[in-house]
Amino acid sequence: TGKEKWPRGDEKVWKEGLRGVDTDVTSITKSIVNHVQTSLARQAYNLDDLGAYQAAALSVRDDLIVNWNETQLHYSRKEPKRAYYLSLEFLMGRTFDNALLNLGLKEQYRDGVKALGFSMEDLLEQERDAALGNGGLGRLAACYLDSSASQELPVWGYGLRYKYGIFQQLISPEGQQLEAPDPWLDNQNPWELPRLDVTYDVRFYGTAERLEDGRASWHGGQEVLAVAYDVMVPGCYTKNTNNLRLWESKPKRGFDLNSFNAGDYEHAIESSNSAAAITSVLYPNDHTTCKLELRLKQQYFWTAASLADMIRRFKNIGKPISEFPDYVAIQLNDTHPTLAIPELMRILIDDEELPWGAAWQIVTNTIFYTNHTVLPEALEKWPVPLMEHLLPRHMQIIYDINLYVFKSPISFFLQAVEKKFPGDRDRLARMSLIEEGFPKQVRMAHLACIGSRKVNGVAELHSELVRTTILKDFVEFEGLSKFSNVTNGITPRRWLDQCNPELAALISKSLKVDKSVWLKDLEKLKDLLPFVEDKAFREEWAAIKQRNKERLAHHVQTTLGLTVNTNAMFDVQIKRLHEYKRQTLNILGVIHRYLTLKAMSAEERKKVNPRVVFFAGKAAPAYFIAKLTIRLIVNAARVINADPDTRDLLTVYFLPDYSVSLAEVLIPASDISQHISTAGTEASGTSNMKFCLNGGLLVGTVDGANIEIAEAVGESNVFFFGHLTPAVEDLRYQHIYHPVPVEEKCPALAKVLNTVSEGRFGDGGVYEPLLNTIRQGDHYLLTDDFDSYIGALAMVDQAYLDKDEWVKKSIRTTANMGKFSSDRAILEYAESFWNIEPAKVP
Ligand code: GL9
Repeated sequence: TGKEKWPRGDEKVWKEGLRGVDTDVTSITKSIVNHVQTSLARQAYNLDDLGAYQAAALSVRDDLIVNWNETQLHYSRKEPKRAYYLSLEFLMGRTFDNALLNLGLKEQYRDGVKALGFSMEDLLEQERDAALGNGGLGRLAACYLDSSASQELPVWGYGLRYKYGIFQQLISPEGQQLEAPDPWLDNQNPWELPRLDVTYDVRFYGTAERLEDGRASWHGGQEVLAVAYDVMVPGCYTKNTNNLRLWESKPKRGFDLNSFNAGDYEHAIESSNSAAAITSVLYPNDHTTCKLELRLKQQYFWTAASLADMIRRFKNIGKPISEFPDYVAIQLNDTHPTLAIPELMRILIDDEELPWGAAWQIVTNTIFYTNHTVLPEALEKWPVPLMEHLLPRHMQIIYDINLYVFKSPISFFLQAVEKKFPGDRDRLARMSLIEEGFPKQVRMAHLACIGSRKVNGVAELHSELVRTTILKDFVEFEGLSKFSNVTNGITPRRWLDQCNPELAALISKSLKVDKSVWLKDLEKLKDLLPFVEDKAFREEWAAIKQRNKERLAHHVQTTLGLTVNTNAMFDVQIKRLHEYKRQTLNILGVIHRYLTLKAMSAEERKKVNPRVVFFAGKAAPAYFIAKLTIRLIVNAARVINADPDTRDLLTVYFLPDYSVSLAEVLIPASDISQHISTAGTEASGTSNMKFCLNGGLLVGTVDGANIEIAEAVGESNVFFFGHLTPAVEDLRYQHIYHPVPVEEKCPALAKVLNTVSEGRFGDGGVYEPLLNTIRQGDHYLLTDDFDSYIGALAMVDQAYLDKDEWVKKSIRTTANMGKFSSDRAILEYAESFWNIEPAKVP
């Protein structure tokens, strides 16, 4: 402003000392060599790839820090309204390549590294994934951070700094999944800034005593320290570099000195161990709630530290607390951070001394909730006794919300429900925040719903299911306008430019626009449509797909020692192992194909299209049926791949230890990918978008975002099959009350099941529990969808025969994927929910 006085010393000297972002190759090599010598204390003669990666990463980190500092300073000066994305998972993957591309420095670094005697490809492989998430929900959070920074929005993420990310998956010789820890921080992490001075105390247990005016005093119990680690999130071709703040737990006092002096070493370190345990490991569950105390501790530790940090930042701008919602929006990524609602109430009432109604007004204008699944087993519920023990004050507040207060001016939640629907006791019981039972449980989705300004699902169909099933009563009570949809998106930076550089280059060349333009305005891909009729373009398009298939084959060769037939169609299903995602349907379809091929004459086989089927994905360690599916895939693959009659036409691979980095190799190589959940079960899916953006076609059910993808790219470019959502309930009912044997309902499937039972792929008895889930109950409707699934795969074979037409479909698909950029999604959140605007760093 010119009014500010330079803090200290000579301003000129300071300014000269500032590191500019020097982007020429000489400055880059100088910086790398400097880091080798000083930061790593190593020298040229013994430097390996890991050391070279670390030095290069530290050099890039310097640039990120400069941008990050400027961004944070800019936000502090401008005081824009900010949004905070609270997510227990951020599945970031690797950072080095992404940072180089977003900074526009990839070529310079490639040259610099080469001049120092290293290859960029080798260095990129040195980085470990930051795998602080289970799957789609965590990866979505990472895409949203990338888009927020790229669209220059003042958004921070808040999460936990797990010492161990998602487990490493090993496959035993019998085909069993084994889990090993993921010590991802062992080699140091250049992408985070420890903020040892940014700390908060977080309390657990103790007692909550009610005082006058509805306030309470919460004291005693255990106090734990939250320490901030900041992860820099660079935007694409902008200085804006946002922040992801991850909390680490530490004991508040090193250890209990009294016990230590008394020689009771065990007891002395016990409390320090229990504090450190809070952020030690990511829970590997998906779609099942976990009732462990430590998980609840994680949730509270993270929401409490994050809220304290937001309040402190808000107070720095000197506005009255009533203006909090004008400066802060908080997005809850699923119900995991729902404790933010009672925690913010606690702060406003007990610390800020606001009356209840004013506090509730602030909370419900600040908080927004996204639901990510309607599967009943995934809806979080916490036992009341556990809540009372661990968070006594929050339990009081939850009871108060339930019984006394809803909306301002003060009316009463359950009383308000009673007033609107007189005498409807069932409705009260259904809607209450507390589920009766032994023990009673707190329904987190209900709390998240009534404590939020907006509630949204993640694809059109899913949002409709939220409105008509799990939150139906709330829609009837509060009105439709609070419940909306934001269809998920993916970042085209990582999921096209980074993972498929050749395709990105072809697009830029053909559209005659720099990638900095279309990567941030993905609807521009539409301009590819005229190239569908351009033969030379189609040939280039197909050649790139072929080279991506060879890159994947090379990866499989070097990591597993297996040779992949790159002349085959590549058919890919990669996602968490879960019954609802129906990997079982896929492997049974593969076995059906195998049996069909075996029954053919040599002549007939000559007409068949060769196919390579890839699977990858982790099963929750306690999910027995999902693990059996892996076992069946691995053992079926062993038999099928070894059969000389068929192995030129069909091979199957289970690639262990699925990760973001592995997805980056698999996705650009796929001809088709499978998204085959039982209709109504997959909220959105996001890998479906990644495959299509890279010109792969979909085989899928009419579910989640598949539907909107088909609308965008044209139904003729998608292979749909299976029953529709409205039929599912009836079909399930029939399986239970009017069961028909598989032999009658679907003979083709029965034959496959019997082949497995008879031991064609190793001891058949092992698979009985898996096969019985289909024979009895068949909750995921494999018997109902099998024939139409096989039919869809036959259509795929048919379509693939006409290679030229196939390439046209592929181009049309990519060209129409603009809607699925996470930039579009994050701008919808920014404009219609958060009411925040871009704040570009000059
Ligand atoms: C999920 C849904 O199942 C997906 O369909 C959806 O695309 C993502 C992101 O919105 O969220 N919900 C959920 O709990 N998971 C999802 O993937 N699970 C995991 O992340 C493991």
